[in-house]
Amino acid sequence: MKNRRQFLKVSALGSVAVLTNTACNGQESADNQKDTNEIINIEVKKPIVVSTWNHGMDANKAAWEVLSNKGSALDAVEAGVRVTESDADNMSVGLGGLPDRDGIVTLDACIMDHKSNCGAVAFLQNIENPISVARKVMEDTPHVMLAGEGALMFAKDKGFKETNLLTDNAKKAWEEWMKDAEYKPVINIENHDTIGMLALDEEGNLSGACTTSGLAYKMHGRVGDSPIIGAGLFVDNEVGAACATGVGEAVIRTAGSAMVVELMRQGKTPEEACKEVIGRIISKHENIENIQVGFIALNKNGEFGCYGVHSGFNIALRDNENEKMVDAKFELNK
Ligand code: SD4
Repeated sequence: MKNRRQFLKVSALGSVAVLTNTACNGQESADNQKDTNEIINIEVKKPIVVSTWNHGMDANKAAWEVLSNKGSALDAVEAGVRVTESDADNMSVGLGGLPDRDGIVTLDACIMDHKSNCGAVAFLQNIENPISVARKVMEDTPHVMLAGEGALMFAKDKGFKETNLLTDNAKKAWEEWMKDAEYKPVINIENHDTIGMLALDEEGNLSGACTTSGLAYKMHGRVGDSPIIGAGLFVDNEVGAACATGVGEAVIRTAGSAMVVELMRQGKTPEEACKEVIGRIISKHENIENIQVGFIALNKNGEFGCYGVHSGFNIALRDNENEKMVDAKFELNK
């Protein structure tokens, strides 16, 4: 349904903060209480899906299939990022991903729903769709994250088949890299990296997914931000959702995605929230010229925003009116 006008009961967090500050003043408290419960007319744009980089266009198509048939945001994000994971031509996610410096493809992924359920796998090998294993961790175990051999054993137990993820192209690229074996993670050059996806469904629920083969030629055993709830992805159904792409270490250091959601809770727009955390990343890294990070945020009203450290980050958008790429604003022009 197009742009339905919704009457939302908004517990605007700005008002809540004022309420707290003035709790000792009875009259002001009562006034603010009234504000907090005010019914306001907000146009909610749903369903909507946003995802990182150009590969997000194809991934969004699969997600839109689910969303436009009134499916859940959770099913949509899983279906969406599976497309990228299974694309052998994409050298940064799932099958065909560039290996670590020992020539081994290791995958990280996580998923989170509107009830704050979440699941993740890290350092997983030989499984084409880690996002679906992450969902199984969420749904079939009391845990949030499984890693390495244990994650693989769990996946096989759940019926996932082992596959050789190192394609000829990725192997060739690795062999080329091995000639100098210079450890210099490359981000943002070829404009296709981790896929992070956020969706708001017809019911008004948010979910997100994030999946990657991580930094090319990373140290064996290295895990980035992408499978870490709060870093590569965070969803709070009361407020919004955020996901990250880029140098995972910088995202983990700043609790990136959780921070973006918290800033939206405090009243920032999705773009303002992303921009603020990008600013923190810049101020905390002396070698920022070598670090690209991009965030996407989506709030409960279906408003989205994105921001990058450097130019070049873009996101794919699909809603009832649009199917397009959007260039993110950025702080530093490389
Ligand atoms: C990582 N954040 O493993 C991932 C890599 C990435 O865009 O997103 N590249 O650090």
